[in-house]
Amino acid sequence: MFNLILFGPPGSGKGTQSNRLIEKYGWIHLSTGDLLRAEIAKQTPLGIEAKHLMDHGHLVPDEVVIGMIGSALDANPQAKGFLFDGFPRTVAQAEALDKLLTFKKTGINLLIFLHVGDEELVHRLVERGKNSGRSDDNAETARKRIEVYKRDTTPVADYYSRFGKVVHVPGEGSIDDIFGALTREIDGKAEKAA
Ligand code: B4P
Repeated sequence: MFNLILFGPPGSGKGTQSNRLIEKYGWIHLSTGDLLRAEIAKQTPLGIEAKHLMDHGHLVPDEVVIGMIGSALDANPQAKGFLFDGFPRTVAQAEALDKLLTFKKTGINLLIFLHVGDEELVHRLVERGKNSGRSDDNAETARKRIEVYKRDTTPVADYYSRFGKVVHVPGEGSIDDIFGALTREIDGKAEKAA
């Protein structure tokens, strides 16, 4: 089993690259952003609360996303691996994830950190907003999200660095080139583990 965290600021290409990685490796894709947007689309009480927070660039409470990930892990007992996209976003989420995976006698193999500059991030999110229909894809919310990311989410990479599980990949350049860099890191790590 191989479990990967694709890590990076909002708009760094986590969702874009995740779609390609799951096709190549056959893992289960767990995107907390997608799970929350599904709740919003269904207009559940959780979705209504999450939309308000997301539109303002805030994180959804830890217990909500941890509960969603716990259910998704339980729903896929035969998975050959999980790709965590947009999760964990706080150290509390990382600690909870480690506990959930330990309980399943597995753990995180690798965290890949995609690096993209702030202005490029805002540009991408504003561009995406022209077609996405996402009410968080605008310059003001993007800047707030980047601020929250720097404060609350970057410590997650430090947390996994302590266990020697972090590699860094440039997230600017062509989508194909970035995908190539990601697969080299994954294949190298998988070979070492074999
Ligand atoms: P997410 O849905 O996780 O989304 P994201 O950060 O917007 O984007 P991602 O990095 O996946 O970028 P993408 O590939 O789309 O989060 C949404 C919100 O949900 C959060 O703000 C938060 O409120 C909430 N949430 C989610 N998870 C949570 C958690 N664990 N805890 C608490 N709250 C949580 O790429 C962006 C754009 O760039 C696209 O248009 C793409 O086409 C383009 N692009 C990609 N790669 C490119 C490249 N190489 N060059 C040029 N453009 C590129």
